[in-house]
Amino acid sequence: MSNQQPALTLYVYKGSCTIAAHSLLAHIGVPYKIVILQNGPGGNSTNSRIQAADGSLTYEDFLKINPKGYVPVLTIGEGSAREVLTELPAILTYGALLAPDLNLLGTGVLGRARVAEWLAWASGTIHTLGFAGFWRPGRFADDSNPTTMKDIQNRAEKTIVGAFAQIEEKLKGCEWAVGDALTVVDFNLYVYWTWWITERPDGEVAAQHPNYARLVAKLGNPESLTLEATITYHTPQKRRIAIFIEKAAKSLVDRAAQSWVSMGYPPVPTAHR
Ligand SMILES: N[C@@H](CCC(=O)N[C@@H](CS)C(=O)NCC(=O)O)C(=O)O
Repeated sequence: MSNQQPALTLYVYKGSCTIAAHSLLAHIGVPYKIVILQNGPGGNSTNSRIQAADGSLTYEDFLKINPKGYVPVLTIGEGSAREVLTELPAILTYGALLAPDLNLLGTGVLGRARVAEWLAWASGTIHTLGFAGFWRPGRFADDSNPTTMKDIQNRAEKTIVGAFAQIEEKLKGCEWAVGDALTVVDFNLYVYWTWWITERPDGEVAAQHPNYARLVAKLGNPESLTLEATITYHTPQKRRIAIFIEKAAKSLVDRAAQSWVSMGYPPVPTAHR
């Protein structure tokens, strides 16, 4: 990696899709800082008005960095030379290109095109039509009508369930999403699993999607992803994710449990491990 690499700062949000970008940066070993964001006051069904958890940025300050108001955001360089990169597929692409030897954007013409295909589907369909519709129906229609909101959520749920079935099928007989090696797509797929097991029993999701479960379990193994998941992203609400990761990757049990306890949460019961 070049010594000329400009300073990187990733804006992250617990439990969000930023875990994919965050884990990728940790995985490739590039130095970076993180700014942790959280819900701000005045959020609604479309927008959480995110602000820095340590009070260093209000939502209005954040909008000056990313007028879209979303994370992930990666800033590259500092001062007047600072570039602001948004959209998860773009940030994953940037991170992968910092470590070209790892081939995280796939290999060969078709492999690279497949990575682009997955990232486009993930962002446009699974994330936006699926999870955003399910959790933020107010982004799709006036939220004053509960029936409309419910319709949007029902449709979004079908999108998620359908996407999970397709992911499962695509992963059949495959070690990784594209080709025979880890790519940014695997980091991206990790996100949706952690999201859906907050809505459905994780045992049920795993039983219905054994290939996807196997991929997620494997992703729990690289220290980078797991540490990031464990330390930065776990909130009491997301505790089932910790339990799932522990079940999936036994070697991580002690470290995950330790950091969990060190954050002041009760130990994960042995029965759940
Ligand atoms: N198209 C964007 C979507 C990003 C997005 O929806 N981010 C969510 C977190 S996963 C967010 O910032 N939510 C803040 C909010 O809901 O106000 C991307 O792929 O980066």
